[in-house]
Amino acid sequence: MPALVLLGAQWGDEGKGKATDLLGGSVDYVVRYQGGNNAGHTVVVGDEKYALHLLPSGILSPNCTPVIGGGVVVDPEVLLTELAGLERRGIDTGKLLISGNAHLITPYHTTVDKISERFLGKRKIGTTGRGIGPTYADKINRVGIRVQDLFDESILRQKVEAALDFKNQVLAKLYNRRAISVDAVMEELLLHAERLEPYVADTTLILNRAIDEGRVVLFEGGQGTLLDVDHGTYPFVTSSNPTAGGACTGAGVGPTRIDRVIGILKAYTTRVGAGPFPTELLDEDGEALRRIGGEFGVTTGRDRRCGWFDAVIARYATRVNGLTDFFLTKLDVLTGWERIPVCVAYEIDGRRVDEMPYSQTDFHHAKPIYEYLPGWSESITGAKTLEDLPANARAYVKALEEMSGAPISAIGVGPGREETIQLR
Ligand code: 2SA
Ligand code: GDP
Ligand code: MG
Repeated sequence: MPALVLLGAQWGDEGKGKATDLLGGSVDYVVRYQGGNNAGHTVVVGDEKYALHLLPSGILSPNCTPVIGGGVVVDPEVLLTELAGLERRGIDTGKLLISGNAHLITPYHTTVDKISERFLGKRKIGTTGRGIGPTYADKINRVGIRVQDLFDESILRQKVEAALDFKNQVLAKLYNRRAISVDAVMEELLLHAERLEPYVADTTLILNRAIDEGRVVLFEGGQGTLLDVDHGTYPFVTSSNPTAGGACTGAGVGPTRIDRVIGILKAYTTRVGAGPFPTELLDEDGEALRRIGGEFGVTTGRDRRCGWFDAVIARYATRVNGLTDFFLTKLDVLTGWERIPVCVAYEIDGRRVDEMPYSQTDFHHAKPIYEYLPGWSESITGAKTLEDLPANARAYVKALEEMSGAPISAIGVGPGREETIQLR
């Protein structure tokens, strides 16, 4: 299984960090291909808990080379702080590779992110405020600054000038803000250049050669399918492609090289930030899921919105990602409910709709049609095999598998590395 993608099948926070870490021992490279430090991937190893934002979760596995691909946006300050934090905890970070094509998040991107959210008012996206959208906007507008630019001071100055020229006019005229100084941005970027240089490499060459040699390469998505800028609930999305195709563009490998695409699927649903969410619970069940599941943003600390499992979304994720299988996570969180509602289809303006509606207006009007599955009360955290699960929990897994359109190959029954039932 030389090349596999592991991605979020819902709105993120499905437990990708744990899943990546779980596979880390048998993987040679773990590659982030999109997003930036908006991500929050939690890995629990024994008594130690790690929250990774920009670094691939594979950094915790000693034999694995972590890679930041060209599709990622990198805040150098955050990266260096995250590296230093891991080194203080005894993690060897020396093998990290960063693509020279990755774009840099600078303080002005973060400022623009926060200001534009403020101006959007009640229409805001609920971004993480980490400068992600403005950095990708500059990339697409061809006024971005890339990691490789750090190593040529005269080129860097030209790029910073080009990036700031228009922004400073907008900031002054529309927002009545002071212009951002080219010299200050240059100074800040050059400060990081020397420390980043040892990590920078031609990552597409390295990864393609690794696949040629039969090494195992895991592409780790940030966020999730429904937050994809093309396939998600636009405009309430992030500004990159967490879906499987993003692994190809963001890491520089062709689709023919990918052998397996794993969707990480929570046994219920959560979402952070604004936007439609048909199965959202605004009652005590939602509160209970948040409390028992610990559903708080790993990056911003925000409360996550919680709701029941939505099979329409899972089927959509199977379709747009070409999923080969799912890892079902957080099944343990559902212990204790007498019956568990599962959304099997939507009612939209009086009609039953079984597939994700392509019209956003329809999706905003979608009301869940629920089937009720019997719950279980026994703790399942210690379960090691399918047979260790209560019959109703097994039936819940089976029903989700049938509705979602791809086999479930692992089940999470707790946050720890070992708290997983492997089915294949
Ligand atoms: P942005 O900052 O431009 O990417 O925000 C756009 C939308 O994408 C959502 N988004 C996320 N959703 C879930 N988890 C994310 N990572 C953190 C976590 C979130 C946190 O692991 O908990 O700490 O708040 C993540 N990153 C971006 C975001 O909420 C917007 O809806
Ligand atoms: P990611 O962004 O997809 O990596 O997910 P997050 O780390 O943001 O959120 C997932 C949370 O669920 C983390 O706190 C994980 O430690 C935790 N987690 C992952 N898998 C399981 C599981 O099977 N059961 C429980 N109870 N927690 C889990
Ligand atoms: Mg997360």
